[in-house]
Amino acid sequence: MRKKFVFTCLLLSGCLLLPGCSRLFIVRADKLLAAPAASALQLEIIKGFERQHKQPYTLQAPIYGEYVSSFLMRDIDSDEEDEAVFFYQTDHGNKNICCCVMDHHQGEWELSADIEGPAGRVYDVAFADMNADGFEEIVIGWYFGDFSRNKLLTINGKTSPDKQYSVLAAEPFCEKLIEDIDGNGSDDLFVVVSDFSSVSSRAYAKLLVMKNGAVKLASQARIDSKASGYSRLKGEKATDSSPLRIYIDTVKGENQMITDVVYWDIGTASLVSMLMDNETLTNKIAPRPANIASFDINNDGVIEIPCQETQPLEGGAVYISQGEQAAPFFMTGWLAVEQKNGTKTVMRTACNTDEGYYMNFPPLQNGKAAVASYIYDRRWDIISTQTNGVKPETLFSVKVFEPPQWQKENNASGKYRELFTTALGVAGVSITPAGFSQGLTYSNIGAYFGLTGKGEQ
Ligand SMILES: [Ca+2]
Ligand SMILES: [Ca+2]
Ligand SMILES: [Ca+2]
Ligand SMILES: [Ca+2]
Repeated sequence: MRKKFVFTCLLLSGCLLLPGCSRLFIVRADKLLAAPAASALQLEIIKGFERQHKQPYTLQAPIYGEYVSSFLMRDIDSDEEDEAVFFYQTDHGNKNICCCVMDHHQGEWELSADIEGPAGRVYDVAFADMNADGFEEIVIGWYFGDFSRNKLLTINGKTSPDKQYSVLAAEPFCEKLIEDIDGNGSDDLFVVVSDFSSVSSRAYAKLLVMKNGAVKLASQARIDSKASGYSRLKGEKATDSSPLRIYIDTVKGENQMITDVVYWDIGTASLVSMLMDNETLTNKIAPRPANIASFDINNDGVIEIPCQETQPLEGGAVYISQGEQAAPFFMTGWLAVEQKNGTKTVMRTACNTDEGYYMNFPPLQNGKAAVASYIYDRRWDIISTQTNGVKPETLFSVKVFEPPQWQKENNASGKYRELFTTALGVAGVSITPAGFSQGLTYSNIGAYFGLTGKGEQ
């Protein structure tokens, strides 16, 4: 049995590293067989498991989240000793995947929980003490085919007098977050769920809490329903006295994104979806390109929401090929939400989603210099706006080079000075006399630039 276990582990690790890639797996199968075996600890645990479980089985592992290995060790009962948690599928019968918890007791690993899941694969696993009794509930996400859409989570806990784990609740979800949302000291489960299939699709944020041994829906709030997908949820507590706000970045259609913000209102004991327009049931803030997620752009501990400004600045343009203006250039405003459900713009940026960087507006032209983006040349020209009859002129240019091209073209006498490096190349900057006259220098200009997720990958 031990040999079979080792092979199963290796088989699994190969499958997980290369999902849907059977050809590569076959090539590597001989090497996998010869690769190092599971750890001595894992073999001890599996020995304990096989003493009580006599049927042939295959180990399974979550595909997403903090725990993606076949085995995870965690102290779920607060006795300062780790338990082992793993997933397996019996090779006959209904073949539903089970979650097994093994406890170390007097030198032996013993089965302390064996929880059968629904007929699906394991998406993720997380732990939350939802009733603050020192025993963590196990929150398991299951998927059935397309895991970018709705999945099913089960909350498994020990509440019965015999202290056996049972399924306390099952709930569809698209994204989830475990935090003490209502501020009562115990973990809660915040989920986003969307009806992708229906024409009159609806999407909700829901708060699940545990009371008297049962999991209950404490509140739900409508969020923008025209979603095609979600980014990972982000929670933020602006001050000790403010509620925890959850930011839900929602992809709409192919290439647009909006952000919903939901918080727990203590006064009404309900979730509030603060940016929903209750008449149109859509988000009040204008959408922006899909790859600009909400984040704390000015480093003050508060997440900002990007939005595309409604009016492009005069002179701002996007050129995909030489001489052909494809679109106006829109700036991005960064909105911070305020206590009274309002928002204020704390910063304006130009985002280069192709190259993975953004530019905060330098203090020139009252922050109104326009951007001409030459995508074919990987170059931005920052242009002064026309004031008092003065003709617009280029203040500075930013251009991204492949590293070898940078080496070749940009020595000490080159036009561009190095500004920053991204995964996609080296960005150089060239300041014109008009730019210098507005106070820009090669030593201060770098402070106006930052990398977005794409550049950091
Ligand atoms: Ca323990
Ligand atoms: Ca608990
Ligand atoms: Ca709570
Ligand atoms: Ca901020």
